[in-house]
Amino acid sequence: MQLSAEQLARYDRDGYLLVHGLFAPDEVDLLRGTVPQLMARQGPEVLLEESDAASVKIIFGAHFFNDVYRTLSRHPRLVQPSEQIVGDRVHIFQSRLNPKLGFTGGGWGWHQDFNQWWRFDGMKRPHAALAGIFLDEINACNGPLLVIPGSHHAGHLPQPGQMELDTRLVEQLVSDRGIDPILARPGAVLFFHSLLVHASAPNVSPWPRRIFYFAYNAVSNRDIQPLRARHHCDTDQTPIEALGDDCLRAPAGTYS
Ligand SMILES: O=C(O)CCC(=O)C(=O)O
Repeated sequence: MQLSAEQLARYDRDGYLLVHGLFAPDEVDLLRGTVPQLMARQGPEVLLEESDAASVKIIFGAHFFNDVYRTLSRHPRLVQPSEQIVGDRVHIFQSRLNPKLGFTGGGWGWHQDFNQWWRFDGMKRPHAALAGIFLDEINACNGPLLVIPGSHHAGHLPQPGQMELDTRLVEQLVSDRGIDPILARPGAVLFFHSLLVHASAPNVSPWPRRIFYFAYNAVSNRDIQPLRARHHCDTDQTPIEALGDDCLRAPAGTYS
């Protein structure tokens, strides 16, 4: 699937592009039906909520240990737009499920994803695009992603000692550019720049707000020091070969 010139221009202007209905209801059912297997994972890939050690905050690297999410990682509707966005072939630098469960899902302070990769992984250039696949309806009540449109134009705002940006900086960015809440139905995909400033509030509703993220890095963006485990920072920069458009629906074994 190719993004149009108009979609690419909007991405360049805003630092994000929301594509509604990129995955059909039956494909979303498959992805949602597999979430319990991911949630049952135990090990270093799983981080728990600070306020509730019984709730999962994030699960890294499902494409390494789950067949459905491995297939999703190579889906042409994700890989081809990401290649267009970064202007290169891509590899998966990181994947993560943020389940943000009802009542217990915690918030995220304002940050740029690239800052974490710069701090921990020595990534020098923000030549990666993120794709967030919405598994649930995301509304005003269940802690939607909040983004500052166009904030990627501010460049990297280095925070060497922490993830979150200084609130005075956020205030300035918001007074210039505002805040967009990203609301959509299941099956939508949010493509966004690794310098886009974003955050989200805790989920105080009963409804889960599950988003699965892939970070697709340009294969030419090689200047990375793999200090963290592979599920945080994968330096295998073999370009992804996209599968067929029917890959999620195809019988097991159709694609290797
Ligand atoms: O899913 C969210 O609400 C924000 C997640 C986020 O910013 C992150 O995982 O870096």
